[in-house]
Parts: sequence; structure tokens; C-alpha cells
Amino acid sequence: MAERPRAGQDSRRFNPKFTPTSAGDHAEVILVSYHPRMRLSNEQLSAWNRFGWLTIRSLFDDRQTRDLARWIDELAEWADRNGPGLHHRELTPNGPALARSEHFLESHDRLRSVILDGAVPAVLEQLFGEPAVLFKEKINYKRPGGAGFAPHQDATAYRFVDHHISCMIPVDPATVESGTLYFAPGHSAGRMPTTSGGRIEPTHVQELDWRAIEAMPGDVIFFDSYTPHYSGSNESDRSRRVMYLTYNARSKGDHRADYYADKLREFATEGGSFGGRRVRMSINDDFLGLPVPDEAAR
Ligand SMILES: O=C(O)CCC(=O)C(=O)O
Repeated sequence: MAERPRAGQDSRRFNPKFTPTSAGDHAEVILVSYHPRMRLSNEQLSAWNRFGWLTIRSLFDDRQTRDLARWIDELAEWADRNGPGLHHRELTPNGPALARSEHFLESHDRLRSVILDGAVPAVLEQLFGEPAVLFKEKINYKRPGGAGFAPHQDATAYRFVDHHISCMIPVDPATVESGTLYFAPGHSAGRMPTTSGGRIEPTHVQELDWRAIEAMPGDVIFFDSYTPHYSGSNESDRSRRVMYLTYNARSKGDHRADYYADKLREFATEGGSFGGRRVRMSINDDFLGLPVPDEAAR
């Protein structure tokens, strides 16, 4: 295990080390500690290009991860006070539960600095080959019994720019039991055939080579907006809180305000559910949860 910088040590002199867990067959690499001048290895970059996702272990240390969890709980409290932020609920077998909070960048200074500075934008700059601009931000709480997501590509729901990279930042263990993500290689093929609601066509889903990617608090999974993914429901007895941050390349412009204005307009005109069958959290019909009106959850 490489030495971590100690308090007071000049971090600019600390030389981070990457330890690939295999010779390139998995997009799975251990980053021992973040450093502002950190470079992704050629092996990491080729795994990224080949698979469309990249797991970096321990990108955040224990203290940062505890802070993130606390700030995410603050957002959850905002949901009960009508904001700030946009909040969505679902009906789980255990009763109504908060499913998602989004659009909180302007309202939470500490989260804003994690989103706009430091390790995540530094990695993204290398994946895009240029600086990144935030497109959207959200928390999926996946409380016990919370629903999963049908196989989809995010690109079909993200208007304004045709390519994005997201990262998944868990503050609880994201395991198969708690409903972590399954990814399949295939991003380089572009858009796959979809249903009218934006899910990948079932026949196509069966042909993909799905892999469960588990992640612990501190780890970050980066994934391309064309990478197919889905998740199961949370069968564990604790929440699986995850922050998702989505960015686009700076040369493609800043579209976050347009994205949220468009989403709010569409939800206002079409309602918060898909015909009362499923709760509507995204532009696409990929969330498998049951709708619950806000009042029922209080
Ligand atoms: O959090 C999850 O389980 C999956 C989320 C997802 O795929 C999405 O929000 O598009």
C-alpha cells in the first residue's frame, strides 16, 4: 500500500500510485490517493475507452465520505420542507420513501465545491480531454425496498448535448443486494434500439454482457452516457445513497439551466407520473418505482 500524505506534509510532493487489479480486462483500478496533478494511467484510459466505465477506488477518504453522507442527509431533510431542490418519492413495500433529490448545486456550498473542484473534475478533464462543465446533479436514496432502473442509456434522456460522462459516488455500500449498477460494454456503438419510453429494447438487453459493479463509500464509478446500465431494487435493510454527477465537455457549452428549465416545464405539463403507473423522476421511463404523491409521504 502506498504511503498517504500526512497532515502538514506538502501534498505537491506526494506521488500517487495506481494499482491495476488486472491486466486490462476489467475497468477496475485502485487509486491510492487523489493528488491535484494525478494522471490516469494508459491502462485506465484504455479500459475506459474499451468498456465505457471506470471504477476508481478510494477517490475520497473516510473523512470526505462521512461529510458527503452528512450533506446528503441535509438534502433529504429539505425534501420534507418543500425545498430547496427538486425531490421525488416512491412507494416501497415499507411505505412511502424519498427516492431522489436533484437541482441543489446553488443551495449547498459544501456539495458545490465537491462537484466543481477537486478530484472528480480532475479525472473528468482527462476522460474528456478538456475541462468538464456540470450538466446535472442528483442523489438516488434507494431506501430499503426502493426500486431499480430498467436497462437504458442516459444519452437518450439528456438533451442539448450529445455526449456526457456521469459519475456515481456512493456513501453507502452499493452491492448487488442493495441495488448497485450493472453495466455492459457497448457505448462505442452509440444509441441502441429503444422502446418509446427510452428503455433498451428487451431483445437487445439479452444480448448484452452485463456485469454488476459493486462500490464502497469513497469509490467513484465514471461512466459514459452511451454505456448501457440498469439496477435492481434494494433488498437490504439500509439505504443505498448515491450521488450522481453528470458533466459535458466545456467546448459543448453550459446547458444545466436549460436542462432543468426544460425538465420542470415537461413535468408541469405532463404530470409527475407516467399515466399514474410509475413515479416520474426522469425524462425517460426507466425508473421502476411506484408513484406516491408528496402529501402521502408526510
Ligand atoms: O441509482 C440507480 O440504481 C440507477 C440510477 C440510474 O440508472 C439513473 O438514474 O439513470
